[in-house]
Amino acid sequence: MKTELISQAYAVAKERYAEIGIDTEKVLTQLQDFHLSLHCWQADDVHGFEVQAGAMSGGIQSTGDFPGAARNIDELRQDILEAKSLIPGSHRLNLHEIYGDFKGKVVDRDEVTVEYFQSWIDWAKEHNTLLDFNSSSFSHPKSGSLSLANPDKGIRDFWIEHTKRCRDIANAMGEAQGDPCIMNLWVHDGCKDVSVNHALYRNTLKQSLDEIFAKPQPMMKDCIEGKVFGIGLESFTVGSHDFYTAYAAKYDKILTIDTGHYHPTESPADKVSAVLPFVKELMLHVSRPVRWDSDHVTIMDDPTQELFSEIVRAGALDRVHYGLDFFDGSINRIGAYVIGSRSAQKCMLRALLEPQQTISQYELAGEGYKVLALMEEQKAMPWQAVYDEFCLRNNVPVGQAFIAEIDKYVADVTSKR
Ligand code: RNT
Ligand code: ZN
Repeated sequence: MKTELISQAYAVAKERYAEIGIDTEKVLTQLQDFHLSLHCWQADDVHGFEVQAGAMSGGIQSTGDFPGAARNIDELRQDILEAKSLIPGSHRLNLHEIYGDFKGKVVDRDEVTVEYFQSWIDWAKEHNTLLDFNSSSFSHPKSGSLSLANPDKGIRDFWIEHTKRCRDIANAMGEAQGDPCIMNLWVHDGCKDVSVNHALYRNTLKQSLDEIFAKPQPMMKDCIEGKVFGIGLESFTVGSHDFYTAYAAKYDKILTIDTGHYHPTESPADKVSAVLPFVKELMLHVSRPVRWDSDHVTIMDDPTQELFSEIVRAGALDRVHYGLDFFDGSINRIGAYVIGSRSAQKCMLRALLEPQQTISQYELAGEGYKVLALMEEQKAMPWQAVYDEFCLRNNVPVGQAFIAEIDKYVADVTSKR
């Protein structure tokens, strides 16, 4: 599309929004300050670089076998840079422990050190990217159905050691980048069938967490993520939402809200105002569940829009970290990154463009139909012109023009893998 047309459309949008009291220039600045944490695991279907890597386990699954997945650290880095070049703004990179630079060495999870992430730290610095981190309890011979909640001390200690080491690594990343590294802790622990030891498992998980979090780590932040159930662990989840919400509130941890981790009619957006009075910060894992925690690519669906709108309405922009967590192996993976990231940004943009004050005043005055009317009007306001302008100012393709760029990347790079 012609630059001129985009600018003209933006000028009209700017006027339209000014009429309802929204300053689009201010919103563009806010959007520039909205940083996603790009999850490295969309590039290779959560495989990672362990020399000894086995099959995927831990209740999660990536389906599809689209050609061109990153096979090693260089390819993954190249793919991330390609994706970033098509997403406006500056974004963080979220690494899992299994993505270390192991250089052909078998490094077990309880042996990992920052040495295996030094090249990531250097790479991130070179590319002006801040890093986040995750411990990895899945896809390992000792994963089983219980890791940190395992009554077997040997296995439990193995995962405690792993997670402690991950916190050391995250802290070192935070120090190196001069900005706290956010480390997410999710373990799949649960039961496939009926069990009578729920209290034992939960008390064990609590003790393991206490031990893991005992060491002060000033340059990293801990977040903890619950879920409803994992595949093969349908009957009971040790780290349920109640468990982690209570833990985060009591011990001042960041709570992770993964949008795929709730019952299908439960609203992740509704958690925001419910937990923010009790926890300082939230981490998001923005994803898209289709019938289950299927981790489809994020789109501008109602649950995602509502989630971002609730954050803005709660005045909590600076209390939320915005991680992505989808992994679809059935489509072009760079395309997945770009669509998911841009859709998350568009939802945030629409949230920022909402004339919240006016709507709130109508609501408080009991003018119900005006609330509904304004909410409906927002859906057709020219927010797309504002997003196009954002892309233009950030020097990335506007609208569907990114498709041609990805086609080119496929021809030049991924089709040769
Ligand atoms: C699993 C959790 C977890 C993982 C990643 C790979 O259900 O959502 O966050 O998806 O850590
Ligand atoms: Zn998640």
